Amino acid sequence: MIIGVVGKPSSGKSSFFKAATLIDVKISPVPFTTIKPNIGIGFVVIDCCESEFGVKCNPKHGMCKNGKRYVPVKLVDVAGLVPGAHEGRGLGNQFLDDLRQASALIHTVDASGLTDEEGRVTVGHDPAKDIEFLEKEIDLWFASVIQRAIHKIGKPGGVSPGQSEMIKILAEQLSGLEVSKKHIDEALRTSSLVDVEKFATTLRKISKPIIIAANKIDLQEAQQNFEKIKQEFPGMIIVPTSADGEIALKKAVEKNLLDYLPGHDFTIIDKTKLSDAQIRILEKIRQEVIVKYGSTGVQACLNKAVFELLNYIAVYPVSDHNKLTDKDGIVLPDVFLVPKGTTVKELAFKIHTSLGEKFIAGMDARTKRKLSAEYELKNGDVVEIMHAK
Ligand SMILES: Nc1nc2c(ncn2[C@@H]2O[C@H](COP(=O)(O)OP(=O)(O)OP(=O)(O)O)[C@@H](O)[C@H]2O)c(=O)[nH]1
Ligand SMILES: [Mg+2]
Repeated sequence: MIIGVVGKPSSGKSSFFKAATLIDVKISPVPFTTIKPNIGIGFVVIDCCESEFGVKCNPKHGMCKNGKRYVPVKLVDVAGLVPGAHEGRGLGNQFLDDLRQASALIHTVDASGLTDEEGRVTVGHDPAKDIEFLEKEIDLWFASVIQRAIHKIGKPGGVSPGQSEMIKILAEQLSGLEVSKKHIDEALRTSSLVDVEKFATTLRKISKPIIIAANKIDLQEAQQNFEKIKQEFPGMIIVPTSADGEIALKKAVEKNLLDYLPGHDFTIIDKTKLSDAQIRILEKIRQEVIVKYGSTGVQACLNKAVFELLNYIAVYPVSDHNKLTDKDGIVLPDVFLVPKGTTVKELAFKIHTSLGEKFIAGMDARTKRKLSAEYELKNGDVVEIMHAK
């Protein structure tokens, strides 16, 4: 699972990335600070099923702390995008290729309006404009890739293929964009290939949906704009975030100054180890962000991207449904994030092609019931995949 972090220069993409991955990337108020993409691992957080089963899990990837399981997702932080990027403005749209593999995009918006559409310092910029232009640029990029694919399909021999052949070839051409045949089928239900731009928009919404991080929410100006953009974009998921605040809290945790779990409030461990200025900064994050919005929003945004925007569920595959272990005896080693509607046989294929091919049935660790190949997995399912030798 890859999630792209996009937005205009200086909106806080790298700050969000650093807050989520703890990788020390370059952050500055100068536009186009990031040129080459930053790639790292962040986490979505779920309630671990270990206590329900009375076991202690041992994650192969990610971790489990206080009953919360941290499931890895790959994040890509790219260069800033400006209006006209599809025509080569700013750094152009070369780096959009860095987003090809992304299943979803987090759009960090500078909700404060204190930077203009190119990331330069200003006052009173309307963040709604950024939401609109960014979506447009991404859609035009999608349209250009689709246009190229259609050209390739149309040409040799001059005979155009029938609709179903067309979809098949188009899916092959677009597979590098994480677009599946299912996505194309769905897009064709509401728009046709005759209008490529409209089709591209529909397909992009299905295959690379966008969630908004209304960033810099620690600033007064952002808090006012947040209410406004929520009303203007009722169909979008908009999460207030303070990437900067989250970095400050996680840094303090590294130095053993705070007790803090992402997504919650914090407590200062020992006030005497902090300067007055440091305490003021932390208390400001508490008052302006956590008290008003519940959290810094970074964790919430990642979770919502995966579980609400993409509508994924988390499942635990095991080799032994009684012991909940893999073949090496490791308890609840893996969590897989899969689209809602995934069947147990499809899960087997996701784990390994050979496991899918040898699939016999699933076994539910809770109910101890056999699951047929077509059983649709539910969030939190713990399943053994029974297979031929
Ligand atoms: N107040 C406040 N400032 C923030 C927040 N997030 C980022 N910033 C500041 O915004 C500026 C730009 O942050 P970056 O993370 O470098 O932005 P970017 O989108 O990666 O910028 P480019 O790489 O140039 O496209 C820096 O000065 C950050 O400290 C936030 O939540 N609150
Ligand atoms: Mg950056």
